[in-house]
Amino acid sequence: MKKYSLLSLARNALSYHENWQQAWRSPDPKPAYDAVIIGGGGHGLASAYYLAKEHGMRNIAVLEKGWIGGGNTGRNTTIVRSNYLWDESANLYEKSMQLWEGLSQELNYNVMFSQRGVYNLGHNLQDLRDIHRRVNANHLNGIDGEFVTAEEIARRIPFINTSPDSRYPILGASFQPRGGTARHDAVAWGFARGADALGVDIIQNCEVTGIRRDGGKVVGLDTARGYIETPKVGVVVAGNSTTIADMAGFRMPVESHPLQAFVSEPIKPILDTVVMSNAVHGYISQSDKGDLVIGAGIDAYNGYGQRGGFQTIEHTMAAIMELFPIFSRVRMNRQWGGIVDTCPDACPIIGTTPVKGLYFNCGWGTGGFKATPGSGWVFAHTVANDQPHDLNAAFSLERFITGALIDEHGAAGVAH
Ligand code: FAD
Ligand code: PYC
Repeated sequence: MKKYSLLSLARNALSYHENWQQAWRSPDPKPAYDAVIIGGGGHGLASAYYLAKEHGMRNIAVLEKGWIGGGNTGRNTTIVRSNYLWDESANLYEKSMQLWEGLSQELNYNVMFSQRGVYNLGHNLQDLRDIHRRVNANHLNGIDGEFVTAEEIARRIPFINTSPDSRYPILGASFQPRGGTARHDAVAWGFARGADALGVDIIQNCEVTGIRRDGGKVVGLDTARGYIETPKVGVVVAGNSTTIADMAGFRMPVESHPLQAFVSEPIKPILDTVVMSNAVHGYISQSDKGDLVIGAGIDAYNGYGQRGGFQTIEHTMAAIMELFPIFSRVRMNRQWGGIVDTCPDACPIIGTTPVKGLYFNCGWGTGGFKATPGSGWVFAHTVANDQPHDLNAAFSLERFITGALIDEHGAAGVAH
């Protein structure tokens, strides 16, 4: 890879970056690939990267209908944690956490992973019982976490409202020190650059419009840029999962909902951690630029428009005001929505499907950003070997037939 000297930085600045080396190529699609990933979000790009790196599959492509990272990957509030309740999910999210911890080095690209810790607040007796149970379960799985009292929260987080007179007083919290945030688009770009360097074709503006099958097997894809022959297709399209499943002739137990996020004007550093509250229904962190990054729950209706309703904006701001009255005069700069794919048990589906050669990775709902590297890692194994890795075996589509659901509504928390 070409190295940039100070001189070349200056030369590129003066030439308006006209000769700046592209981080990944923009090839035309080939007529055939050994495998194709549909969806150029973080999960799709990570899947392609690990397919090439760990499984030696180099004749592969990622097809993205818009621009890479333009879906939920570029729209989320970037909270990363692994403090899930059940063994299956705790192990999967912890695998991801471990990959996050080495990701900037792995990709030689700064994904700005910041382990500033994540607090999940408790506001009533049942919340506290659930928090204790989850922290204990996490310890049994070797995952870091502690119970923090209200007094300690007041000491650690300046300006948070721990008054016993508030509508939902803060009684305590779980704290995962290794949790934090990462830079969303850097994650997409880092995986894209890494995959491209291993020979993966990343093809943007290339919507998949049909899945061709022969005798119950995938044989190719109809796309906005022509027909592509391939025996293996990994689908990683988040909110569009049900539409792709329709193309393949089966139904996914997934609903698509808008989920909104907000950023404020930049302010001086005031919040050096991540705070989430299920009861008042909000979460907040501060970006390196100084913006407050804020989110809440899904808009209740189903839809595919990447925007949400005004009532959610009002509800979210009320929640944040309740936690941090000091922010009442901070102005909000921007608001947007993504379309999240929610499953009945708040857990993803990662595995094979009724169509041979067709694999799905979806249902991450409101919480898949944290899973990006781990999801790509296990999905690459699944696509390459035509069977799941131990870490994702429980997250099969069949669980909705057998009833072996993994209920993570508590850990999925605020947004679900
Ligand atoms: P996406 O990034 O959405 O990528 C899917 C891609 O598929 C898109 O780029 C889309 O254009 C493409 N595509 C769709 N259909 C087709 C087609 N037919 N052909 C070709 N391409 C197609 N998770 C967390 O862990 N922490 C958080 O703090 C958090 N906050 C969130 C806040 C908001 C507002 C939102 C919306 C989500 C949040 N999430 C969070 C969830 C997280 O963003 C997602 O679970 C995760 O980013 C999903 O990644 P992905 O790569 O699967 O999907
Ligand atoms: O899953 O931690 C999470 C999350 C935070 C905001 C949205 N999802």
